Amino acid sequence: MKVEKILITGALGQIGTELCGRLSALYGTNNIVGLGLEEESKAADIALGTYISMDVTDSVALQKVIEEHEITTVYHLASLLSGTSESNPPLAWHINVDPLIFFLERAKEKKIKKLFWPSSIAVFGGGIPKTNVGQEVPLNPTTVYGISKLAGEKWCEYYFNKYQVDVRSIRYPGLISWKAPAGGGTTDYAVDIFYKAIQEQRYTSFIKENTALPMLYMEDAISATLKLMEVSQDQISVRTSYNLGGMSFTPQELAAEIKKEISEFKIDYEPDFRQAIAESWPSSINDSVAKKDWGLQYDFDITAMTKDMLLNLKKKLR
Ligand code: AKB
Repeated sequence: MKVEKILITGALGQIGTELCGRLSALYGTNNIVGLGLEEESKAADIALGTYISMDVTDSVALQKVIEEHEITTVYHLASLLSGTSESNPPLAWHINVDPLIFFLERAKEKKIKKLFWPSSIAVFGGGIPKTNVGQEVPLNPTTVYGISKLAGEKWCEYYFNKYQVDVRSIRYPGLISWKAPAGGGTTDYAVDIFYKAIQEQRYTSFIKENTALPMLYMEDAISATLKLMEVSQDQISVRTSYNLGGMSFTPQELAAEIKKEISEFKIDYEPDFRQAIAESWPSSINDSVAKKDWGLQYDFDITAMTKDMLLNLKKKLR
């Protein structure tokens, strides 16, 4: 049997850093090729057979990588997140949509057998209830990022329906992790808060105290991603993108959890432009379709996640 050769774009990003490790353990480090904008020295500690520093929108170079390394599976993670996308809409569209279409085309030619692409809860917007938001609701994103993710979902579904491209996707909620920092997102407060809690015992949140958002610990995000990529095609009924709810909490609730571990911790609030983005998103998500189709499950709630984050981040920052 031919070995899977896996390409990960955004390999040194928040998801990529951790996915590389798990994929290396499963398929062998030599079969994992990572790609990112960062220079090569930054990839030294990441479990990768090969790291290539390049721009993911350079389709000529991308084609070369796929051919040279005989890539069969792609995790295309590179993306501009919600905050950064608002400051440069054309660039957000270029980065978030064009390389996806490139990979869908290669998958149509069957060079790439399986493609993973991350969507986001940012596809949701107005005209729907805020809580327990289901898989099939009207999608009216009001952010540049959400628009690019909704378009991407539709491109994925189109290539599946028309060319049977095996593309799989998850609508990630806010992702919380300690290995690699987040960057440019609205839910990033829930990562930044841990750094500041350890370093300064206080944090100023750019999201209001009572704004609840869906969040997911990285361990659970990676497990869900790998599970979705491993199940057989007949278990997949959604070819746009699967809802993932994780847990839902407000900055105030997260601060209370941190205070249980760091008693002197204090939080205050100075909402900025990201507050409007947060308010346009659901506060909780119904992910029963993913549970039914491919057995989605979680190991971390807010308490377990907070303990694990503080434990690991303290070690890392020491
Ligand atoms: C962001 O905040 O932009 C991302 C997301 C929810 O997709 N974390």
